[in-house]
Amino acid sequence: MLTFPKNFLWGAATSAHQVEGNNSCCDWWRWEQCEGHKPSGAACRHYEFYEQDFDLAKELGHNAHRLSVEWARIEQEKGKFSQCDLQHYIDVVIALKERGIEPIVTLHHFTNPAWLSGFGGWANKRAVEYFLRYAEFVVRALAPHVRYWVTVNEPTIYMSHAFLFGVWPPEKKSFFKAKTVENNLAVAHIKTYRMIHKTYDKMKLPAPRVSIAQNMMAFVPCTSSRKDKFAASLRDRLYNFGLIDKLTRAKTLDFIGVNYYSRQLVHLKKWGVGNIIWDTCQAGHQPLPKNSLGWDIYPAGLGDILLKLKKYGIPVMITENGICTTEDEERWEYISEHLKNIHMAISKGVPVLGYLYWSLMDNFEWDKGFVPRFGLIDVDYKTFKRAVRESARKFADVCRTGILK
Ligand code: GCO
Repeated sequence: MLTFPKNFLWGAATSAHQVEGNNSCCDWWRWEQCEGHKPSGAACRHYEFYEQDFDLAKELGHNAHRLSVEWARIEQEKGKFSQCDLQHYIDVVIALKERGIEPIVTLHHFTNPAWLSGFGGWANKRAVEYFLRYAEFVVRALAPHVRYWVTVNEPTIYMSHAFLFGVWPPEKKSFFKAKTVENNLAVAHIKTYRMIHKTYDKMKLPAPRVSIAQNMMAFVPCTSSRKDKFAASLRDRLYNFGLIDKLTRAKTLDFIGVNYYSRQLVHLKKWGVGNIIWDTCQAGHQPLPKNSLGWDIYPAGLGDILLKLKKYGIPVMITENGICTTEDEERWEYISEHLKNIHMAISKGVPVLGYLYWSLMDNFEWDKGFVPRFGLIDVDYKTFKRAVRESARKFADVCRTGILK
């Protein structure tokens, strides 16, 4: 039996574009209409059904919920800010508070207003100022109800998929552009962090806690060869900790948001720059169970990452951790094994604030569409009926008691 800290945050995470529906003014929506791309359409119609969804979260013992505000709704046209759409998000965070659920609000979760792409999007440094202007409009309105902010979700994933691999909009494949985007997102976080604290200070509100949500992966060398061990260590340092180091040096992380899912088994075919960055074991060595997207399930990797984060001396929040599977028993196994590793890290002095499962409900998994099902709650995409899964009920026992049996 494992007991978690008293005020531990327990809940789930979502993002606007993946659950709300009809987010038609954003870059993803335009991209989705192109041949061969999967449309998000009505998604889960969470924009209308958020109160019922939060009733379910409350029933499931959640005391925290992570959501994102959709920039493309707030600023459909450049410089025109919608008070009506802002009011929707005020209503959303109030609905959470009324149910005793702490909102954790993300300001950027992969999507952008369509007009932003018009001048190169995040590859243009003007995106930073436009983002800051949008963020301030939102933060001022939500500040009285929100204590936790995530400025940017997975900056590294966004810049790599959208500007390096070219598999997400705007489908650029440029190392230079990707590095520019990475830097612009880091500057956007730093400026937004400072704006948020200044806003709360001016409004005489208790200081908020602000972070990013950093995707972190366990990089495991496939063999004990020098090249595998070197490449795994380099990727760990650059991919997992590079941005964390930069933002902690800038003193702009009140906690570290960690999105953890999986392991990468590192095996170099040969010494080479591309090999060091990309090569993974293709021979099926050290096989592990996988999720329905083929990602290795490796709970120990989360424990290892949490222990490495201890040196920063700031709290950590698991802002995403989840499994897409058609077997709900696997979902509970995944959750409980990762919770055991989190508890191990806590027992070794890592200050973990909370755990947010990805995701509250099945939703739009970006370029993979609606096939991968991550939800604690099943969604029927024809009737939009919700059905609570058994894993959600088992997780609810932990949320209510703080004890993992
Ligand atoms: C991410 C995003 C989520 C994904 C989830 C499953 O981390 O990529 O935050 O939007 O849906 O991680 O891939």
